[in-house]
Amino acid sequence: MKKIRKVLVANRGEISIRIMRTCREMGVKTVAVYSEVDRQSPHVAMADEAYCIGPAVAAESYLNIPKILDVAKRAGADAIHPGYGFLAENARFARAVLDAGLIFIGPNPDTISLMGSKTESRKTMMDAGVPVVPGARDALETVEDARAMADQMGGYPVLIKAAAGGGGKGMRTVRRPEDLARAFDAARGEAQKAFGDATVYVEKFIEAPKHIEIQIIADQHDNVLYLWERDCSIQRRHQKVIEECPSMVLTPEQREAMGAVAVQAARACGYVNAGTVEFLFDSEGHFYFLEMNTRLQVEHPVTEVVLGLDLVKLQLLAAEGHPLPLRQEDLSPRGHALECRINAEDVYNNFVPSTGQVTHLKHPEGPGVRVDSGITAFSEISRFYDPMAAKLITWAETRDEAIERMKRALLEFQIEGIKTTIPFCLAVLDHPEFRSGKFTTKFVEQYWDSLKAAGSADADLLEVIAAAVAYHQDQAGAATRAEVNHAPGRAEISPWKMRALQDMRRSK
Ligand code: MV4
Repeated sequence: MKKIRKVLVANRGEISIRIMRTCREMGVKTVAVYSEVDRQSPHVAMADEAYCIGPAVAAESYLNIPKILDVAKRAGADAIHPGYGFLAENARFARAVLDAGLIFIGPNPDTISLMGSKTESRKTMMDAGVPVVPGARDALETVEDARAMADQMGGYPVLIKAAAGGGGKGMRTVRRPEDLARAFDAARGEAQKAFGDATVYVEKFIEAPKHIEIQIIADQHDNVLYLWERDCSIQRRHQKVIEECPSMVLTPEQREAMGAVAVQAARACGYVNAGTVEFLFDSEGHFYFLEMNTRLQVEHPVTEVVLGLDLVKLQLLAAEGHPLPLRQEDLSPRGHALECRINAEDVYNNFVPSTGQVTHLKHPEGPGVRVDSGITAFSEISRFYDPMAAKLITWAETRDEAIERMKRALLEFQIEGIKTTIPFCLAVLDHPEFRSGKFTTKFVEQYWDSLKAAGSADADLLEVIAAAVAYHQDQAGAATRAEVNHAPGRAEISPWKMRALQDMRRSK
């Protein structure tokens, strides 16, 4: 057992701050690293010490392994937390951290490497009796192999996937045998370009699945727990936007079955620390292993809130070699949690990144609200990094209350100078299919165009009402202004009217 006294957080933004918060509570010192454009960033101010590791471009700073290890040595850190993204799932990095005599707060390098290959992880899971999507065990060399495999699987539709895959790149749906050859070539080409590896394999295509993932935590003493599920089906182009715990569609029996399979999957790859097992969940309630994420995930807070746990604390304890301080039967989930990702994106302009300076910022507060933010007033949102500025998490006893609380908190969120995904989230939260809980990964594709149009019409009406309210200095002015501020279609509101509404609020 080796006590961790000082952690270097090899990341930036909200996750870096999230990790340092727990370190401080545990009496562990923190070291931040930052790029030249992040000198003023809040994660730097949060740390006990901070070191510049290079230029803005991530390849030369947040992905610079020798530089990060050099800082760890200079600062006397005894452990490194990689957060998510950047080096979090880089097996060479994890190996280099161990070789430098430091603790890597995550699974071992062999596990990271194994789960990084979709074909290798599939094989491991098949051998362990974990249900995977029906399909090939091995990579396919030729289109004839692919055709034989598709026939053997009982026909079309099938999906060709990149072995090195992830993020939906190098994926091609094939609905008719005559389209196979073209799709096979296209998938290989895209996989080569994206991953430098053209290897592909084939699976049965699951129509309109849900994306349900199970959080697991494992210590170094063979204890593995499943920490319930997250429903992450609300995604746009493979980027999650709203996540929740628990999922509306799982029966207690299904949850237990998926949890047991997730534990089985973790054991099959010698897992230690926090991880996530992703499943496709079909319309008949069958679930299939998709991949395992060997990191702490963006959406981990919904699990923390419902289970009353601190996952970063559990990660540190496990990394120190402690047995997990709880058993499966000790878990006491309560209520419902939602997370909305507040991205600096223009949802009315195809979600293009909205860069620039934040000119006004006030986070929502109050009962059942948690904000994990990586920005402050006057932060510069740069084009160099992920557009996620903050995460808004709400909790309540029931899902409906958690949704109403989320709407309240989104309207309370004051952020000016950049455009955000707040209007998008508000529109989704009121959609009947979202309310039903039965939405699938097709949701955004299916409904966003109509939501967007309806939102714009609402915003026109709100604008007229708000202007009238402002004119009469009505008590309701501030609240109406908040609605206008984030109404789907906010982009249509003229700046001078926004200004008038703001002035009105401030003069009260
Ligand atoms: C699938 C699938 C349907 N059938 N595999 C997308 C990202 C990659 N990691 C796996 N993905 C999918 N694999 C089979 N056999 C549908 C998807 C998929 C998806 C999965 C999870 C969340 C969102 C998604 C959106 C589109 C497609």
